[in-house]
Amino acid sequence: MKDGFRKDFLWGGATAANQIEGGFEKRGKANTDYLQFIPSDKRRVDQATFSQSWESIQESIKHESDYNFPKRRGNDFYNRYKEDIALMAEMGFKVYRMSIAWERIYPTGVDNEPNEEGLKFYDAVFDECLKYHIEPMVTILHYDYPLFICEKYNGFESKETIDFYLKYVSTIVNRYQNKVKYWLTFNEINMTLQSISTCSGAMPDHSRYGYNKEQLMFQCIHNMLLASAKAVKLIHNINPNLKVGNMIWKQLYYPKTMNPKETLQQRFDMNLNYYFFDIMCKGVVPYYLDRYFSSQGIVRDYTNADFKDLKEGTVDFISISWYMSNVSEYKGEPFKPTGLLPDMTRNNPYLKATDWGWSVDPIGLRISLNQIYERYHLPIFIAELGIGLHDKKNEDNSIHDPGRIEFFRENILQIKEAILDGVDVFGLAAWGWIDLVSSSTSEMSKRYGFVYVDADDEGNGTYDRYRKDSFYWYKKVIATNGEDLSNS
Ligand code: BGP
Repeated sequence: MKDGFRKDFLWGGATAANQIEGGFEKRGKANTDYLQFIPSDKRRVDQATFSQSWESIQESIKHESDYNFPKRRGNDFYNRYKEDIALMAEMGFKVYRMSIAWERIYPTGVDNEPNEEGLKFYDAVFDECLKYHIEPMVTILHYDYPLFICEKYNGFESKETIDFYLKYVSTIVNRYQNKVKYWLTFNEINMTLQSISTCSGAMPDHSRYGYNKEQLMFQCIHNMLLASAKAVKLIHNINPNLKVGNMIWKQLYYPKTMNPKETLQQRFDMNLNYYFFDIMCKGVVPYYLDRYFSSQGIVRDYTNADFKDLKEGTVDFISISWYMSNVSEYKGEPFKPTGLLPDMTRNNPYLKATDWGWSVDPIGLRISLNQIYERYHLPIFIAELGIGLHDKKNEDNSIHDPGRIEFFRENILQIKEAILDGVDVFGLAAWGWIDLVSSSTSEMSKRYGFVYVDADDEGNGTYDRYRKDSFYWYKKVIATNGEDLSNS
């Protein structure tokens, strides 16, 4: 029986290029550069504002100078990466999960030659990590697409995008294979179910083949799953020592009541989550969504060669993000997906929620880790776990964030329980280890970090970094390999 965290457990943190880098003028334009910040009094508290259409992008282009585009600024990592990596080292990080901006390597996504200046930037970042013995783990694509790929090919609606993506993969893996051992093909590949544009780069109103939302969604999903399998094969061909993982938004659904019909809906929702795991981990395309696909007129156009690629391109390890659980409510058949993000009309009375309505469910994490391990027997990396809070910096520059410490304490306890249950968890990257621009709402004020960044939603502030109380707490957790989780 395991007795706790393995000795080489990878403690660390995670970020994404489009939420931290800035350095906007040094790279190609991305879809995320056109996501406008919508102030909190102009939207519902639980409302995500990250979905785009081709029309909204055109509108943003027209208002280039009067709209507020926080993802162009990030938290200024591009200029401060040395200071930030030193802070990670001070906390004792063993791993830093980060993403590469495709448009920094290939500004339009289809250029003949990569941008050497962009390649050098990541060389410098990896060298800095390695200097402190921090293992970089790279997400190849985390929501930012070269705008040209969206404009010309409508993201992953087109098969051509698979080839452009693979060219980009080949460039970065050949370049960094001696610096980066762990690679993730797509961030939260199943987030396409929630927002097609964010995750797959396809704009619903810009479809090349006529508009059917469900068809477009699954066409993108199927092209991305295929691209991922081909990328796994490609990376292993370049260097068999490299480890490739998937990254899936792990969702756990509870039936709303004991009515068996709600359990039917819950099974459907869980299967929508497993669909991605099954294809990426086992290389088999499951049968259980076929009935849903035919009820929605969704066609899956895999050829025999594609099935072979899926079979041969399975991942070496699983990675997940964990933010919340959800509640399945029966509303008749054919079933409709419940969705991934919260809907406050379906609150779980047994759980607390954040100011943004995201339920907090550490036991749900333990259940999920067990479910995945039972099903796939692959090592698991928790690629994102975190809580958005309204933190305040005091006059003496202290930031007291007991809520974050409590959140991590409870979740790490449950990760340990899962390990004692027998699950092989080999690392944890705290999401937004430093404050960054929110993915779903483009706010700076939804803070995740152990490190505070002095910047507001409008981009005012010094962008200087300050250690929060949780910084010292996480440092202690790492130093004791998860043994000392006390609040002090
Ligand atoms: C995940 C994304 C991250 C991150 C996180 C928190 O879905 O992979 O990019 O942002 O969610 O979400 P948010 O920033 O919207 O609070």
